[in-house]
Amino acid sequence: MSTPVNITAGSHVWVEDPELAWIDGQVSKIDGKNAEIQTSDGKTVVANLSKLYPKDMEAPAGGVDDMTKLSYLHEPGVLQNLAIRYELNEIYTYTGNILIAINPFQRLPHIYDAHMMEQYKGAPFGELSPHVFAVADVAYRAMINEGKSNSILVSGESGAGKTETTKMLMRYLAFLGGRVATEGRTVEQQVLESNPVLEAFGNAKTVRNNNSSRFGKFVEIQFDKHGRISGAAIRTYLLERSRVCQVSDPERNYHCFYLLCAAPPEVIEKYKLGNPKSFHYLNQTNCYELSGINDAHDYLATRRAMDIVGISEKEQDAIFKVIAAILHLGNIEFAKGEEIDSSVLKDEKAKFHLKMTAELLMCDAQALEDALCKRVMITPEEVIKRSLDPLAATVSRDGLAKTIYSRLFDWLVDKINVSIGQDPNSKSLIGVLDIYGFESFKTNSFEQFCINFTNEKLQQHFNQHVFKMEQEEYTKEEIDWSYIEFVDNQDVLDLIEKRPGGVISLLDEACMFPKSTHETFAQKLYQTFKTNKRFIKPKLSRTDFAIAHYAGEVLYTSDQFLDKNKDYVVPEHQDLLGTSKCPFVAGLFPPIAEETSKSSKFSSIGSRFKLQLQQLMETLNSTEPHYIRCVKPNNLLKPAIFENVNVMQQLRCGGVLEAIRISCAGYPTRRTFFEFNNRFGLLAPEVLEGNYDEKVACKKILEKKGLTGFQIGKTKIFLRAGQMAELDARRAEVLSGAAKTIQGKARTHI
Ligand code: AOV
Ligand code: MG
Repeated sequence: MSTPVNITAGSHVWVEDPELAWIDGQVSKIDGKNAEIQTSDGKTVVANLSKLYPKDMEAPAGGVDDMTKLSYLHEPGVLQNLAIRYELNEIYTYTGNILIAINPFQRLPHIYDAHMMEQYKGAPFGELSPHVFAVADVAYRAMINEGKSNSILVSGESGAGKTETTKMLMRYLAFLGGRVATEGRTVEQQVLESNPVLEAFGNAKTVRNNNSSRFGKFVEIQFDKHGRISGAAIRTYLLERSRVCQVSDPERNYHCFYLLCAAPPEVIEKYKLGNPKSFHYLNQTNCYELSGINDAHDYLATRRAMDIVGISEKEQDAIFKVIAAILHLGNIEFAKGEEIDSSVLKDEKAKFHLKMTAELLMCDAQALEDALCKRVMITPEEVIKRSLDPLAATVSRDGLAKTIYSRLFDWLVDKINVSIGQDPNSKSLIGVLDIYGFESFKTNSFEQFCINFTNEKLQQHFNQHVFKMEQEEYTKEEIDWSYIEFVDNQDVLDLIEKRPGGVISLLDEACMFPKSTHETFAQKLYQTFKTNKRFIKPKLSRTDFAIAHYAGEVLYTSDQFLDKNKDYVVPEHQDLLGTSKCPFVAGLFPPIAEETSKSSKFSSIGSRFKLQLQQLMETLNSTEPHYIRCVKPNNLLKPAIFENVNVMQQLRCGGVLEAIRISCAGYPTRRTFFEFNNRFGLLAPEVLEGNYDEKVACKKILEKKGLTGFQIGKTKIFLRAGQMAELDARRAEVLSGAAKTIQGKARTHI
């Protein structure tokens, strides 16, 4: 960031503040390397000169719509600009081509209506106020004009507004690439209606967001040669499986369970449902209803959306039947059996739910009970049935529920893809990525590890892109940029994904070795990464480990890493449901090859996820990317509250500050020759009088002031970090000198 130059008594500066992140003030005194500052909230603080940033006293009152227009590009300037704009309900701001979107937590009037879409259509980027539509429009034009695929990457922390933004982008693209609806449903309608369907089954209320997506999503919208939407493909990533059986207050399970419990009476009667409070999978938390959400209404709306995406009524019935079965399954409780370590159904209630589950899944009730309570052991001599104790039977039950649910979700995604259809002749596409942002909680497990791995990948992509864009600008202006360097995060990626020897590889090895525990796994990590700068062994723990991510250090608890990495369907469950009389259920459990089913080989979720990410990166690399960074202004999810420290942290995690750092490593300030001369001509009046051309005049002014390191491009002047502030300080001197002279003259006249 820019170096503090020319800070003297009287300078207006930004100084760090524990509560506000940054506060403005005026320097009252300088003492060696320290300055004393009178802050605008009436305090006197002392700070090291190197920690101060100059405040631009000429910044426009309403802020600037692009951060690169800030005269001083630094953290406090960026933060203040966003805060000013947010207060004016200007939730969008550019940083070059990156769009920053701050969640308004309220419906702002008109900003997404048809008239607005009409306005952004074809408007040159930057001409209208920053907007998601503008980003989608650029992507669309670029695709049409250059025939190249584009992608829009939306990121941000939970509740920041990624999914809402994604939906807006999709609506706008459907508006541009749609056709007049003649037949019942068009491709673009199907694409849009896939959202409520996936949200019903993949979203849930969490602490951070009442409609939190519990999966990542990449939607590829394909266009034909006329620029019309001709197909689409949806890829999803890593649905949170544990939520199906484990929810804690004040969160909820997936929306679909509550929708179904609010279905019309005949459905409730048919599936023997009723109050959500009577189901174990729902009553572990006290949250059932969401304010502003009507589950009964949403049940019907979801079914209508399913109609549109091409899920038949029969299939819809089958889907909700499976959801009902999962609810009953969760109520099957076990008690100790007569034999040691065996279990039986706990009571009449358990028997009823077993019967209901079996009926709904169309399998034999006794076979279901056996599949839950027993394991078949095959030895060379004989086949033995071993009993499970009540605890193990419960784990087996929950495992089955998770497997069924995740397969159902995958089925939905596949079905939507088949129904919308892919266009084999599509020339180009626009991909929209709605993926979980960086997470760091009190306890972080395998899910956070995968999520943060994703973010490291995307961060690298982002850095390379920002750096490339900068270089392109320099090349275009024919200036020298050879000495600009930036450090990327390849070292963290190596730590995580290198084969062999990365964390994922070591985890897979641990999963394959029967005697491993999370302790041995953690020890192995400690040994392997003893000297790795990005790996930290906490002093007081024997099983936790921390990774120094680009966005900060995250402490992971290794307890469940091994279990969560294993995607393993118990053969008994597979056999049971693979032979269900319901073709839909049997279809969720297609037969697997004999060798794989019997061998102990597991399939690694970590490695599969890594592969998925690799494919995603390949796709993204073949596209022209556009970035939208969503920011959550407060954790109360309320409008009009802008928490500085919170926002700052997100800008850091989202790489916005990194982008600024990269651009500061080069020439962060650029002005056209005209703008420059206009502002600084008074530093060397003789130059302006000298009748030089604009470019030469610029150079002469800078040389006269003894500046070096700047570059003169073809149309613009490129200044190093801090040089703008230095010039402004000189300008202020000249202006105040002039003012004094005028005052002096005025006095002599009296
Ligand atoms: P997320 O996708 O980023 O979180 P959402 O897109 O679901 O976050 O947004 C959270 C909530 O913020 C929405 O339900 C809206 O109430 C509100 N919101 C977001 N954007 C806007 C907007 N542009 N205008 C009005 N309200 C908005 V997560 O999926 O949890 O990571 O897993
Ligand atoms: Mg979301």
